[in-house]
Amino acid sequence: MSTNLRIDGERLLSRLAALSRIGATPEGGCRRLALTDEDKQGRDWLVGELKALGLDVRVDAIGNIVGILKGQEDGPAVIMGSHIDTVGTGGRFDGALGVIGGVEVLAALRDAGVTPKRDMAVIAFTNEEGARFHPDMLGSYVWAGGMSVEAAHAEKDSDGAGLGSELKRIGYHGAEQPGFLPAHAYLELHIEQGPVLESEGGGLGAVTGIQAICWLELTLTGRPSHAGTTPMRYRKDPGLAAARINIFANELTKTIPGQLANSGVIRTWPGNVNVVPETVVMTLDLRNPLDAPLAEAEAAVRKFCAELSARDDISISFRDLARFPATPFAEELIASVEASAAEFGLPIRRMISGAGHDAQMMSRLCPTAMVFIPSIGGLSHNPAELSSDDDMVAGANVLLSAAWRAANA
Ligand code: HGY
Ligand code: MN
Ligand code: MN
Repeated sequence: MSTNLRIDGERLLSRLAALSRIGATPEGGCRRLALTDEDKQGRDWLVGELKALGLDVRVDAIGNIVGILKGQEDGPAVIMGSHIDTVGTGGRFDGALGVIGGVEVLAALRDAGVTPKRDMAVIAFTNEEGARFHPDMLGSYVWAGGMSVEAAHAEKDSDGAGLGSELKRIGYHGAEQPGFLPAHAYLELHIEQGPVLESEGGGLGAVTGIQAICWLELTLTGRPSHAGTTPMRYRKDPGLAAARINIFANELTKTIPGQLANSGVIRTWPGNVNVVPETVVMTLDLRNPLDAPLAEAEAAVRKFCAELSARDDISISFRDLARFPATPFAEELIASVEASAAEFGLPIRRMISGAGHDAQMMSRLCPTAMVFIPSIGGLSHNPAELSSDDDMVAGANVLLSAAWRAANA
């Protein structure tokens, strides 16, 4: 069903520019860590935009912000969404494009004076990045019933601030029960955040699914000692152990097909130049398109740590920060995204997502798919994150077409 519906590209880009001014960093990116004052400012701005559109605006108990356009019939809604929180070195488009794209779809329908058969909605999910609170995709995970509101509220950041108290502090502990709006289908527009589309000369991505992810936090405890007087053979150095673990995880990426690994957090205590540390807290981000090799990689890391601990007398404890299986999307919705791209004469190719997204959680509830646009230089989680205006407008038009089709099928 081709429609002559189009988004207003200028309005899309100007909303993106407005949001990117909130939490703007000197390097040209955005820093809106979940539930910080910058995130609150972004939330307040978004709620204002949704209300100005005349949408029914709700906030749930985990802070997910929902804007609803009433359809002709009652029943499950076609939902679009993403997130407006960022990592510490965030760019302007990760998450924001999907939320603002969804807002623009609903605005375009208003402009066209058309009412879909089904309700349509846009959701900005809380703490998608998992940079401050764990796990990532937390708001959509609670929305999809994977985690209770109570358990989510009990999560604490590395300074001990509680998620629930932060939510209340910024005024986004809403009344609605997460998942209150039944979903007929979910579509998410997002930047690819990698080099694939650009390396193939551009075009869009019809995302077929999301790879499996495992985030581990390791606490290593040795014995603090003087860095000048303690002979090497007497040392119990968790800093050295952490380096060995990091290298071991990296070596696994050379032997296990598709395996990714990195350590994004390494904190030593007491953190003095002349003290062999007492403790090190480090994280491992392990990912693989398939569940089985990821489980193999995790088991190998745990075995390596057990042997290291026994040999070097360093105690090592683990804490799961996130663990989500590889998630395939719905064939009929992937095909609909492809059909929408064809309507606009846009090249599109199927691909898996390397990054986690709220779509990973929404696929537990309903048929789900994503639309990717190219990332220039394949950069993301970096202030220099960039996509072309044309690609952002193209992606939003594909989102409009696929969402409209799902809302009237
Ligand atoms: O880590 C991820 O893949 C996402 O950016 N939260
Ligand atoms: Mn994202
Ligand atoms: Mn991200």
